[in-house]
Amino acid sequence: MVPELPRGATIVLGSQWGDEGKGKFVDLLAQHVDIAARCQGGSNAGHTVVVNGVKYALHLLPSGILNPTVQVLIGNGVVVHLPTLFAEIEQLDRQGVPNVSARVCISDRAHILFDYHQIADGLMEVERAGTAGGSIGTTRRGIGPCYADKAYRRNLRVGDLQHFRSAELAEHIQLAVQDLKRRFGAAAEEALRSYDVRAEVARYYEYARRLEPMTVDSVTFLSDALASGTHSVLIEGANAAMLDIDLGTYPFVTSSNCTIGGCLTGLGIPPQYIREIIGVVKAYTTRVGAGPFPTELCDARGTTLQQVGQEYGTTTQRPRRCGWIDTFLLRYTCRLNGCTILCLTKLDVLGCFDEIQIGVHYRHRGKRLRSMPASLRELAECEVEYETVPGWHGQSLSAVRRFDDLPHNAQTYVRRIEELVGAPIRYVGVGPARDAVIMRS
Ligand code: 2SA
Ligand code: GDP
Ligand code: MG
Repeated sequence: MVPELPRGATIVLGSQWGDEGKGKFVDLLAQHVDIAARCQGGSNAGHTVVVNGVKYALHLLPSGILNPTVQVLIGNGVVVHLPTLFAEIEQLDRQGVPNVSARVCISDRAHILFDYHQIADGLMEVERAGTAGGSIGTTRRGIGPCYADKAYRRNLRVGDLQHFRSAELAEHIQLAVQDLKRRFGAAAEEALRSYDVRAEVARYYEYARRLEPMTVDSVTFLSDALASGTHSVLIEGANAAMLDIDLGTYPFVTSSNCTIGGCLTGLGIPPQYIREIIGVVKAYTTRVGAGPFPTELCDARGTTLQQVGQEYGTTTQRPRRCGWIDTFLLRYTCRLNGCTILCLTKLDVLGCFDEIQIGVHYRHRGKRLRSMPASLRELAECEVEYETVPGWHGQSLSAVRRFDDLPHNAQTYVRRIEELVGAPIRYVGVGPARDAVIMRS
C-alpha cells in the first residue's frame, strides 16, 4: 500500500540526466493525490508508465492522469505544443483512461509551442553540428526556440488564443516564419515548404475552441487548493537536474529549470506549501544526447545496461548512453534540490553484473573537487574515483517487495548509496510495473 501523501505539495524531481523512472513513481504516488501538476519543459519529456500490463507514454500530460480521480494541471512554466497535447488526450481515451479531457486543466499563462519552433530546433541542431561544439542532441521538439521566444517577449500564451483575432494570429505566425527564413536562408525555405500560414491559423482557432473549457487561472486554482489545507498536490518535474539550464552541464542542457526553483516559478506557488522533495535516482546513470558523462561505460558493460534496462528514448527512441551511478553528481543535485527522500529505481537491472562500481569523487589535476565544476573543460579533465562492490548476479529482484528479502549485496548497495548521497532511500524500484516497488519505513 502506498502511504497517503501529506496535504500541501510533494515534489518529484529527476536527479541525474533524466529517465530515472519519474513517470512510474509519480503514477504510484498519484493514487492518493487530488492534483498532479507539470511545471516546466514540454513534449521533450517522455514518461513510460506500465499499469496492469498496459504501457502508456506521456509527454505533455502529467503522469498522474492515469489515476481516474486525479485532476491534472499543465502549469505556466510548460511550453505546450497543442497538436501533441490533443493527440495525447486522444491516445489515452483510446487506451480506456476515463474522463481525460474533463480532468485536464491548462494554465492561461502557459506558452504555446508552434510547429515553427520545432522546425527552428532542427535547423539549429544542423547548424551546430558544423561547429566546434557540435550539436546538443535535442529532441527537436522545439523546446529551446520556444523558451527563447518567451525570453524575447514575443511568444503567445494559451490565454491569448481566447482573445486573438485571426489577423493578429496570422501576423504573429508570418513574422516568425519570416524571421526563420532570414536567419537560416535556403534551409528554412526548404523546411517551411509545406508550412501554410492560413491553414495554421484555422487549426489554432479550432484548438482555441477545444482549449476553452480546460483553461484556468492556474495561480488561483493552485493557491485555493493549497490554502484550503485539504488538498494534496503532486508536482512532477520533467527532465532532470543535470539538464537544468542554470545548474546542469550547460550548454548540453534543456531550456527550462528542472530543479526545485522551476517548480515554484512554473506554477506560481510559494515555498511554504512544500512538504516533501523526492529525488528520483536510477541505480546506474543514463544520458540521451551529447554532453559530458564522467561515469559513462563505452564498453560491453554499457551495452549490457542499455539492453537489460531497455534504455531507449520514450520520445525519440534514441539509444541512451549508460554508465555507473555517480554519487559525486548526486550529492550536488540532491543538495541543490534539498531532497528530503530518495527513490532508487531500476535496481533489478544491475543484476546483470558480478561486480558493480560506484562513482564517489572527482579528481582534477590530482586534487579532489568539492562540488560539480561549472566548466565543461575542467569536467572533461576530471577522473572519477570508484568503489567496487559485489553484485547479485543472476538473482531476480522483480518479485521482491520487502527490503529484507533483497539479496544481501543488493541491500548493501542501497545502504551505501544512501550513505554516500546523504539522504534516505525510501522507495526502491525493482521493475517497470506500478507495484514493482519496495517501500521502506
Ligand atoms: P531539448 O529537446 O532541447 O530539451 O534537448 C536538450 C537536452 O535535453 C535532453 N533531454 C532529455 N534527456 C532525457 N530524456 C528526455 N526525454 C525523452 C525520454 C528523450 C527521448 O524520456 O527518453 O526520447 O529521446 C529528454 N528530453 C530532453 C536532450 O537529450 C538534450 O541533451
Ligand atoms: P522518466 O522520464 O524519468 O519518467 O523515465 P522514462 O519513462 O523515460 O524511462 C524509465 C524507464 O524505466 C521506463 O521504461 C519505465 O517503465 C522503466 N522503469 C521505471 N522504474 C523501473 C524499475 O524499477 N525497474 C525497471 N526494470 N524498469 C523501470
Ligand atoms: Mg523520460
